[in-house]
Amino acid sequence: MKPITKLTAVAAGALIATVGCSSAKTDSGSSGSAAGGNSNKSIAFVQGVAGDEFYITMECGIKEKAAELGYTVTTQGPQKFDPTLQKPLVDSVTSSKPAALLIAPTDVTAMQAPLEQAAKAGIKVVLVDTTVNDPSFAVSEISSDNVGGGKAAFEAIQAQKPDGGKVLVISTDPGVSTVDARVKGFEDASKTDSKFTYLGVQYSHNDASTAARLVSAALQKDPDIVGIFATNLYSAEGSATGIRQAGKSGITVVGFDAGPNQIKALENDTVQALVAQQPSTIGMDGVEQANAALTGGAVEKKIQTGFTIITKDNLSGEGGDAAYKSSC
Ligand code: T6T
Repeated sequence: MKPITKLTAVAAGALIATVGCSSAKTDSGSSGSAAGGNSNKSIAFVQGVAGDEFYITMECGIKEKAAELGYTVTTQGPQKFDPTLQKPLVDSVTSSKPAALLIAPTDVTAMQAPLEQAAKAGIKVVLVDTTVNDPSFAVSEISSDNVGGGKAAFEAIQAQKPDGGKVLVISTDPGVSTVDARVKGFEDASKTDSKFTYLGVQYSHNDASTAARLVSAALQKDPDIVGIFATNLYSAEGSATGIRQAGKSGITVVGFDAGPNQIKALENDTVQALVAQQPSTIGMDGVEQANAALTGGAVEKKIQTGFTIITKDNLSGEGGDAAYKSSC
């Protein structure tokens, strides 16, 4: 099925149920009512990782839409972006039987069976952000145009380094659908311009200090790297630090995501462009799809959301508006 695209702005170039080590909190919808007379109005949101501004901003969207439609929301996230920590959270959600589960699965393979189990238990599963190998059990999948975002990241480097050179990608882990798609979009685009040499991808395990170490080491080996694409928030944070630690300047760094630290890095010129997603919209769409599935409404199997390229030039306008929140 062709994804429905909700691209609003693309301007390239230019937790109280605690399981394991995670936290959860419950928020009540304040008004409205879930249509269709379904008495179970609880939605569980399981983040990819706790404390990540991308998922915090998504949670804000989820809470806002849930309040409008009369649902309560329980949010939980593992302390690391790690399926061995996320699976027990999902198992516990499945036994608590919410009406719907909105989840960003941390691995395409490892989260398949636990999520199928949740769906088999009658919970409406909506995949928000990431997906799994076979998402057929899910009522809907909502994510950014990640391949397009990777391509846009390359184009941003290309615009700043028209003479070309070596480019490197810092990602999180293989098997995370979103970042894998970003890497692909970037790699494919870089190979269309023979002035650029694609040095491949290195994995930081979603840890900023590991990303910093990888970048420092890469710059020792290839001091003539002209551009780095960091595929998510922590990769971007670490890449900027790694460049600083290596005492280098003049490298174009493009990061996915737009948390407060990334915005600061843009202001300080350690990062030149950010690909900001629309996590709040993804969350709101997720609740709408869960509600449609629960009330017999029309469900969209796949929804694709857009992104905004933020640079210093648009930070005071649409760029700034696309920045993520640290709290709702
Ligand atoms: O980039 C987002 C998200 O889209 C990705 O799946 C994992 O990393 C983030 O949460 C940012 O840290």
